[in-house]
Amino acid sequence: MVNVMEIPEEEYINPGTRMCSGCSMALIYRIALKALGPKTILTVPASCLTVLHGMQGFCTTKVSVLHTPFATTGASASGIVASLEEKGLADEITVVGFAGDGGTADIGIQALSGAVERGTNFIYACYDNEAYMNTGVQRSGSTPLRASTATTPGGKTRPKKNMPKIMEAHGIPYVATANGSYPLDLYEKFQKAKDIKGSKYIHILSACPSGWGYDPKDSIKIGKLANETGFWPLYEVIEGKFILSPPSKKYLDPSKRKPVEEYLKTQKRFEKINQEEMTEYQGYIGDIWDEIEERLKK
Ligand SMILES: Cc1ncc(C[n+]2csc(CCOP(=O)(O)OP(=O)(O)O)c2C)c(N)n1
Ligand code: SF4
Ligand SMILES: [Mg+2]
Repeated sequence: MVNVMEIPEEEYINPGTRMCSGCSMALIYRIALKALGPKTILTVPASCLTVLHGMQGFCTTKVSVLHTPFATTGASASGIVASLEEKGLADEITVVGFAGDGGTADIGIQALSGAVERGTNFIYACYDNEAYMNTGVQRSGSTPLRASTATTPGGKTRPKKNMPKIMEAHGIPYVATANGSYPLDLYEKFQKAKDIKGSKYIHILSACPSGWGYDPKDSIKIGKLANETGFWPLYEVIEGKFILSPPSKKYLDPSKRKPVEEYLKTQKRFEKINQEEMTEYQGYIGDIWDEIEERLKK
C-alpha cells in the first residue's frame, strides 16, 4: 500500500468549501484529486458535490469541472472523452464522472450503463452517503436496510442496491470499493484506475453527519466501524479477479468482526431498529462475507 509520504502535497481544492463540517465526501474528493492530478476533467451532476464547487461563476477546484444535469454523468463523460480523442488529447487527460449515490444508483444508472457498455475510457466514482442528502435526506436505491430518511421515516424495508456488482456485470476491467476513513487505500485505487484503459468504477462509502445523525467529529471513527464490523468490505475486481483490500483482509475471519450493532448504534438513522431486526442485520452481514469467501476461492 502507498505510504503517506507518497501523497502529493499539492492541493486541488481551494480552502473554504461549502460542505458541512465533518463531511467525508470533501476528504474523499481531496484525496481522489491528489491521485488524479492536474490533467483531469471532471463531470459532476446535481449533488452535495455541486455545492462544494460554489456558486455559478466560481469553481473551488484547480481542475476543470463540468456541472451536468442529474441523469447525465455517464453520457457527458462519453462526450468529453470523444472530444479529447478528436483533439488527440485522450491519452494525456483523465476523464472522471464523480456523482452521489442517487445520481448513480437511481437517476444516472442508464447513462452510466451506456457509457461503460461502450467501453468509454473514464473513471466513474460514486461517493455513497446513502441518500439524497442535498435535497433533504430522501432515500435512494443505495440507502441501506432499516435506515430512516425523510421518505422512509420508519426505516427502509428494502436492502441496499449493490452497485459495484451491477458494474462488474458490465465486464469492465476495474471495479473497487473504498471508504473515506481509509485515505491511503482510496488514493491507491484512484491511482490504479488512472493507469487502466477502459471504464473503471470506484464506489466509496462517504460518512455524512447531517444525514446519518451523529457528531461531525466522529466521521472517521464511523467510517472505520463500517469496515471493522464488515458492513463495508473493501475490495477490487481487476479483470474479473476478486481481491480483498488490506484494511478488510482480517475481517474474513468472522471472530475479528465487531458486531454490526456497534456501527449502527452510532447513527440516529438506525435508532428504530429493534432486537429482532438487529439479529437479522447481523445475518445479512454474514451473507455478504460468505459470498466474499466463495469468490476468493475462484
Ligand atoms: C432531474 C433532477 N431531479 C431532481 C433534482 C434535485 N436534486 C438535486 S441534488 C439531488 C440529490 C442528489 O443525491 P445524491 O446523488 O445522492 O447526492 P448527494 O446530494 O447525496 O450528495 C436532487 C434530488 C435535480 N437537480 N434534477
Ligand atoms: S449533507 Fe452530508 S454529504 Fe452533504 S455536505 Fe453535508 S455532510 Fe456532506
Ligand atoms: Mg447521496
